[in-house]
Amino acid sequence: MTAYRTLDPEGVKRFLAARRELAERLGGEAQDWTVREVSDGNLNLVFLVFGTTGRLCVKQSLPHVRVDPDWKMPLDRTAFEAAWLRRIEPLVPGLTPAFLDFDPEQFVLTMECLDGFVTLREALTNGADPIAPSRILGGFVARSAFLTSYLAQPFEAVTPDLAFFSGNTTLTRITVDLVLTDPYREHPRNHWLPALDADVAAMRSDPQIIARIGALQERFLTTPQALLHGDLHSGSIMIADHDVRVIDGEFSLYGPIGFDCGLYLAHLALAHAATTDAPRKESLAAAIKAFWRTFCVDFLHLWKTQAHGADLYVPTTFSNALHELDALRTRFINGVFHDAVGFAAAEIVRRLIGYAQTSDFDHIQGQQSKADRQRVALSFACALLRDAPADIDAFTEMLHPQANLRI
Ligand code: SR1
Ligand code: MG
Repeated sequence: MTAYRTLDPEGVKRFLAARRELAERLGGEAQDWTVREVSDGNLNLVFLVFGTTGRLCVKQSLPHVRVDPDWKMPLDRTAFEAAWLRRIEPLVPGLTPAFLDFDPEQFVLTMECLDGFVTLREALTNGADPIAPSRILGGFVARSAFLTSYLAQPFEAVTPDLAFFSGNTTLTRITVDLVLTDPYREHPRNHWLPALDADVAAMRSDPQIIARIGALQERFLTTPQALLHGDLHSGSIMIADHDVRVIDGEFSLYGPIGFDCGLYLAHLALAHAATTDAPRKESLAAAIKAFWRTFCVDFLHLWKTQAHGADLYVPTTFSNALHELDALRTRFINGVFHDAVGFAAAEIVRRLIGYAQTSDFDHIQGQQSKADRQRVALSFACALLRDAPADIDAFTEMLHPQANLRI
């Protein structure tokens, strides 16, 4: 047993040099390797390592939040990310980095290097097409959710994963607090532009909104439908040309499928609110529809073709019962949509007034203009929480500020 030590670039070289398979992937000797720290998220250290014949990505958890050393935290999050990656990678070929190694003593996950990729958030800020990656991500959520759910497998295959990922309590606590609780109460972690004071007060005193948030807390903690990514925002997605990869599964847990869908939709909606360019808004709205429609088509196709051996909604050959089964499937998808709408709203709210805010609005010059754009996003989220749209067309209609005039 080797005591945990936080890695620096030289430590990364020593770590890899001591692991023959990983060292062989890099080629040459440790002194020939270049290590670049690219830590960008809130929690962990990330290094890219370039050898003479190969390259790797090394990720290590810290005993605290990376961006806040006073916020202490257990190290086990890379263990959950490694387990998520190993479980999901074969289900969504080519849509994650390849898993290579996990060291449970140093809490180091080694995987394929995505050098040359940028986050989807950065790409969207720079005007990249949002529609093609959204289709791919709709397919990603459909496959990863369906194939880890009770709809695809006998319960005996689900329960070991359910038990394991239920142990991801530290990061689940962060989601419960930061996404589903703090924004609706006084908390020192919250902050927002002063121009939004009245909007935040109105949101917090709205009984419909508070009731809906309570219902979402219940859905999140008590509806283990599938293995979720758990933090599917536009910074957890890397793209390069047509190549899309989902990274950072450290928040993985069994939960409602609409949570992953909702987070992705929220970040397209935030990008929509942050721009004033009408054609750009149209393509972001089209991306929202493309994501949701691909999710539905792929999920239903999997359900109709890959449900053998499952214990739920047992397939039948009686034609009158087949009709009934279709109605049940539609009801299930509608339930996922209702959850997605609520979680999208909660994600938008917390990215505007909570601890971990989004950079989508950073390019806007002037506090007043920035607050105006953020108010559009906040009003949209509040409207979603008060009165959920019935379908994705109604959802995108609500993106127009005049649809949500009262906050
Ligand atoms: C303290 S962690 C803050 C946020 O960063 C992660 O990416 C998650 O979104 C989390 O809520
Ligand atoms: Mg992350």
